Amino acid sequence: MNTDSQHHSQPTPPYDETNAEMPEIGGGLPVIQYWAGHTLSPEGYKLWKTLFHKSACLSCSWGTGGQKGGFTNETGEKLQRCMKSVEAISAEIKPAVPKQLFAQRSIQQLQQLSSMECDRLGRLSFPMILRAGQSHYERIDWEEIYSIAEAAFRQPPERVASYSSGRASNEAAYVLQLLLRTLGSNNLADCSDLCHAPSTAALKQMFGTRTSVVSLENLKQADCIVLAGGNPAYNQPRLMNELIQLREQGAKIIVINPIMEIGLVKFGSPAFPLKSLFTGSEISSLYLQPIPGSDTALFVGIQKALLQQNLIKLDYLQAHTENWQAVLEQAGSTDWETITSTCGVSQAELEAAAQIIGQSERVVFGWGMGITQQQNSVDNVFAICNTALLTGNVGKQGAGVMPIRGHSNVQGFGSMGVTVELKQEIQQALEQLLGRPLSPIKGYHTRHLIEAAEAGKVDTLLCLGGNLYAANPDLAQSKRALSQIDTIIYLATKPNLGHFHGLARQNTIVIPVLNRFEQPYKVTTESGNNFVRLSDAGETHLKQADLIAEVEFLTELAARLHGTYPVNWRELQNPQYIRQLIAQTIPGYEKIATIDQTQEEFTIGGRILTEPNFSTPSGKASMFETPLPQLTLPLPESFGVESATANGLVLALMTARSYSQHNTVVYKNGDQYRGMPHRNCILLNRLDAEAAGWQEHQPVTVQGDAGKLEQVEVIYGAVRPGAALMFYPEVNAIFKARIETRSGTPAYKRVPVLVYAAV
Ligand SMILES: Nc1nc2c(c(=O)[nH]1)N[C@H]1C(S)=C(S)[C@@H](COP(=O)(O)OP(=O)(O)OC[C@H]3O[C@@H](n4cnc5c(=O)[nH]c(N)nc54)[C@H](O)[C@@H]3O)O[C@H]1N2
Ligand SMILES: Nc1nc2c(c(=O)[nH]1)N[C@H]1C(S)=C(S)[C@@H](COP(=O)(O)OP(=O)(O)OC[C@H]3O[C@@H](n4cnc5c(=O)[nH]c(N)nc54)[C@H](O)[C@@H]3O)O[C@H]1N2
Ligand code: SF4
Ligand SMILES: [Mo]
Repeated sequence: MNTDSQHHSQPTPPYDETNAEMPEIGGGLPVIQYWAGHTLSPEGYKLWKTLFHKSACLSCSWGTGGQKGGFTNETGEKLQRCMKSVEAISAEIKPAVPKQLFAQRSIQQLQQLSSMECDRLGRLSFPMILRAGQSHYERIDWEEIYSIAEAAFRQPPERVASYSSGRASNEAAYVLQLLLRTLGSNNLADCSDLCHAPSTAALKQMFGTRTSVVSLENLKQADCIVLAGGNPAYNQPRLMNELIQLREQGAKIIVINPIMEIGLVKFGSPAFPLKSLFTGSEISSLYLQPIPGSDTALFVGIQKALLQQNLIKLDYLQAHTENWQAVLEQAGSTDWETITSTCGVSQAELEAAAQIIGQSERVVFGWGMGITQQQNSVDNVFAICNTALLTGNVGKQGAGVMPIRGHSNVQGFGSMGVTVELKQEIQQALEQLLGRPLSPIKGYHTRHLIEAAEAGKVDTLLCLGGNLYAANPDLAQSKRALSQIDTIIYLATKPNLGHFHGLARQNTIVIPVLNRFEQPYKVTTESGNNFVRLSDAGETHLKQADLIAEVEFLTELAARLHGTYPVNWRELQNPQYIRQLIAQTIPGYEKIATIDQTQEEFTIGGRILTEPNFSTPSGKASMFETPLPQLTLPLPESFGVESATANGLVLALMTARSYSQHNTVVYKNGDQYRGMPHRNCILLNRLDAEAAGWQEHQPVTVQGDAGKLEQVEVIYGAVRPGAALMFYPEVNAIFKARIETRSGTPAYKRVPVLVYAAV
C-alpha cells in the first residue's frame, strides 16, 4: 500500500519562491484595487446604493449589514464589508440575459458554457421551460407554471422533494418546509448536507446544540484561536479582521491546514490601512500542515500532549462532562508513532500546539470544510470538541467551539426546519399546527436524493436556489439522476450549470426570483454567529422583468395544493405572518414576533454558551472516542490507466474554492494568492513534481475513479507533499461520492487521484 504518511512533515515556505506570481501577503492592495475598480465603474452607483441598503450581506455566513447599516457588524463596529460582498452584489446588479438568447441558443449550445460564462449571461428575467423533446428553453406563463407544479406536487409525497441553498430568507425557508411537510414529505435536502452537516451531527450529540456556541463579542475575548480546515482569508474575510485584532491583543493563533495559505500567514486588511494593508498583519503563531483527512489523529495527538504536560482540566471534566475517562484513555494509550505517522505532523509540533492551548485562558476552536468534508468528519468534529472540553473551553466567556458556516443564510435554513434531522421541539410544534403527526418516513438528504432519483424514486423536485447538479461529486451521475425526475423547478437569480445540465425527464422550469436586497418586504436571515438580521424591502433594477419573490411563489403553490390548511397560505404572502409562525414554532426565535415593530435584531436564545450547562439529558457535555482514520491511497494500477502505472503519482486531492468564486459560480478565472493562473491547474509540492520528473507549468492528466481532466497545468505551492489542490465544480467530474455515513457529507477534501504526464 502506498500511504501519504511516508512523506513526513517538513516545513514548506509560506509561498514557493520559484513561483513569482505569488504575493507575499493575503488580502492587501489587490482588494482595494478591486473595490475601487468596481465602485468607480459605471455600475458603481448601483453598487454603492446596495452596499448602503440595510440588508444582510448576500455572500457568506459571517454576517454583515442589516438594520445597523451595510458597513456595521453586530457589535456596532464600522467598516465591516469585504470585497466578497462587492463581488456578490456586482454579480446581481448585472443586466438581464438578452431577451432572445434562450430562443437562439439550443440546450446543446448552452451546455458548452463554463460556470463563469453561465453567470455572465446576466440575470434571469422571465420564467421559462424546457419541455421533453425540445431543443430550446421557451417562455412560459405563470398559470401554466402553477398548473404543472400543482400536478407534479400531487404525486405520492415520498416521491416529491426539495433541495435548497442558503441564500434565500428565513421566511422562504420556513414556507418551503411547511409546504413539504404539509404534503407529507420530509425530503428536504439542503446544501448544508454537503457542508456542515457533520458539525451539526456532532454538536447535537455532545452539547445538545447544533451551531456555534461563540458570539462575535465572545470571540473578541479569546486569547487563543485554533483554526482547522478553513480559509477565511478567501471565504469569510471579515473574520480576518478579528484575527488581526486578536493577535494584536497578544492572542495566539494556531492554523491547521495541509496548505500554507498565504492569507493565514499574513493578511493585509483594508480595515486597517495604516497598520496592515501594505505590509500585512501576522495571523498564524503556529502553522501545522497535516495529511488531508488526518485531523482526528492530529487532535488526539494534541490531547496526548496535554495529558503528558498535565494541562487537562480534571475538575471541569468531572463536573461538566460524560465519558471523559474513555477519551483520555484513548489519548493516553495511542502511541506517538501511530499518531504522527497518521497525521504527518511531528510530536514536537503537536506538543507546541498543546502547550499553547493548555496555557491559554480562553480558546475558541473554529473549523471549516477541511474538517467536515471527510469520510470521518463527525469524528473530526468530536476530536476538536473533545480537545476543547479537556481544556475546559466550552461554556465560558471568550471560549468555545465555532463551526465557520457557509452561505449567508444556510444556518437559518436549518433553524427553520429545512433539514432531514428535524429537532423534536420543532416536530412537535409542527404537528400541533397540522393537527396530525408528520410523515414517519425519513427524508432524503442531498446524497440520498441523488441516489433515489437515479433509482427512479423521485417524480418532482423543487430547487430553492443552489446548483444541485454541479455541487455534487460525479457530475455524470448527477445528470443521470436528475434526468430520471419528471419535473424539476429551479428558483434562481442567475443561470448556472445546473439549469443546462440538470434536466428533468418531462419539464424543467426555471423561475427568476428577486434576491435579498430586492424583496418587496422585509426578510430575515441568521448568521453563523447566531445573529438574526432584518433586511429592508428593496427594489430591482430589472424594471421590465417578470420576477417573483420566493415567498410569493411558494405560498401560492401551497395555497393551490393545500387550500387554507393548516394556515391561510395567501395571507403568508405578507412575511410578517410567517414571522408569527416562526416565533410560535422555532425555539430561540421568539423575538422575531416583534421584530416588525421594534426592528430589533437579536442573538438566538439558548445558542451562546457562557456557562457549562448543556442541553443534553444529563446537563453535561458528552464526549466520544475518536478512532484514528486509516489513510491509505490506492495503488496506481487500480486507476486502470496502464500507461501511467509506472510513472504516475497517486495524491490526496483537496477540492476547494479559488479566490474568486462563490461555490459553483466562478467570477474570475485565476487564483492570484495561490499563483494559479486559470482553473485547470493542480497545486502541488515541488518535491512531488521533481520525484515524478515533471516541471512547473507542464500539462498532466488527473485521473479519478469517475473520469479525468486533461492538460492540467502543474503549479508549485506550499502544499504538503503527497497532497494537492484543485478547484470545484470542474473537478467534480472526476470522482465518485464517498460519504460520511452519519451525516451524508462527501469526502471532497481527500479524493484519491492518479496524476501522470503524457510520455
Ligand atoms: N468568497 C466566497 N466565500 C464563501 C464561499 C465561496 O465559495 N466564496 N463559500 C461559502 C460556503 S458554502 C462555505 S461552506 C464556506 C467554505 O469555506 P472553507 O471552509 O474555507 O472552504 P474551502 O475553501 O473549500 O476549504 C478550506 C480549506 O480546507 C483546507 N483543507 C483541505 N483538506 C484539509 C484537511 O484534511 N485538513 C485540514 N485541516 N484542512 C484541509 C484547504 O487547504 C482549504 O484551505 O465559505 C463560504 N464563503
Ligand atoms: N468538490 C467540491 N464540491 C463541493 C464543495 C467543495 O468544497 N468541493 N463544497 C460543497 C458546499 S460547502 C456547498 S454549500 C455546495 C454549494 O452548493 P449550492 O448551494 O447548491 O450551490 P451554489 O453554487 O451556491 O448556488 C448558486 C446558485 O444559487 C442561485 N441563487 C443565488 N442567490 C439566490 C437567491 O437569492 N435566491 C435563489 N432562489 N437562488 C439564488 C443562483 O442561481 C446561483 O447560480 O457545494 C458543495 N460541493
Ligand atoms: S465577511 Fe462575509 S458577510 Fe461579511 S462582508 Fe464579507 S462576505 Fe459579507
Ligand atoms: Mo457550504
